[in-house]
Amino acid sequence: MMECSVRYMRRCFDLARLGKGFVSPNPPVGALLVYDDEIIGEGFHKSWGGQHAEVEAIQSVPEHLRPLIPKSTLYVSLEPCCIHGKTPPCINLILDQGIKSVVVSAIDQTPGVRGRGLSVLREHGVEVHQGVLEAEGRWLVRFRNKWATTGRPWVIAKFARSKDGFMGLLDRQVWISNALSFRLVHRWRHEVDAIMVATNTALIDNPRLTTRLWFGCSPRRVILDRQGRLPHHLHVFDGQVPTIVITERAQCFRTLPVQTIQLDFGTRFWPSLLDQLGTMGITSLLVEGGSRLLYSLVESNCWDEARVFESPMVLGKGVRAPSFSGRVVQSLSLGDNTLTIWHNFKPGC
Ligand code: AOF
Ligand code: ZN
Repeated sequence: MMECSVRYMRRCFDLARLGKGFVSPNPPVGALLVYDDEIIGEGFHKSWGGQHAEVEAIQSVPEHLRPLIPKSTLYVSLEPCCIHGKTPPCINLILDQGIKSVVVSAIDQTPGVRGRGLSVLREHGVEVHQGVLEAEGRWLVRFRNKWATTGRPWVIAKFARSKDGFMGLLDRQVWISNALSFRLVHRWRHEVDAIMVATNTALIDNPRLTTRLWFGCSPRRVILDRQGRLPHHLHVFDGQVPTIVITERAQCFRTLPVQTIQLDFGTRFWPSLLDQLGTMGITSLLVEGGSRLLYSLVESNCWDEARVFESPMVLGKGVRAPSFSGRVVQSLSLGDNTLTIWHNFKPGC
């Protein structure tokens, strides 16, 4: 039984992942209906405001199999919701359909849910089993659960480092990672709500920060320009994507199609910034550079995850990559690059 649960939950995760990048600020969720060890329905949350995974899974059951629904087990990667948001509570549908067995991976930390979805189901006689592949299930909804509990986005520090530990040169752009890594970064751009760079990166690299090498949407751009130094012809000010400028001199950006946030650049910089971005509905932030920004992020201990590419290139000099401690979540090869994903399980802000 346990072995089957794991297999079915893995399928829920695979389904859930198909929604990444389209559902924020909701989490990606996948669901299955299983009768007598056969999947009779499956679905996932496809877009924000759209139907939840459980609804999709139940609706997908073909007409001739519908009488089996009350005798089936519902597998869901996240606790079914019990609140009226954009859609009615999923627990009502589960009870209306007469489903008597539900298997869940992670808890939904949204206020008003947080285990109540499961307890209401239990009160109505449903057999609930929670915690299957829980670490993976939690990881899948980490953006939503952090935002729901702290009001702040999940922060991902991303950088590439050379074999000898440098992340770049001081004065010009240098490509450390390879083409596969570059494409993967575009996929990540599609999956996050916002992407951030500081003044020097915007100036030296003149990036667009859009999603071009992957399908899907571009994230909001967050540009740090304390003194309003950036020239207005840069790609990041082209108005193609909603853009937020963090500055002490908002007046410098009056004529541009951007939103400004006036912020104190003192010691509380990162917590205040994350609070502000959270109130704008940003649940995840990918910090792409430059080096000073990444150093200050690591020093503040406000990062949650680090994605580090390592290349065989030897730079010999330049800006040292920051060091940090965390738990390795994943490590994989991308051609001659290695990607390591770290989780900061003791964030300090
Ligand atoms: C589920 N199944 O597939 C998803 C859930 O009404 P909304 O769309 O605004 O949803 C708000 C709540 O639903 C919130 O608790 C969120 O975490 C959860 N998302 N829940 O049962 C799903 N995507
Ligand atoms: Zn729901």
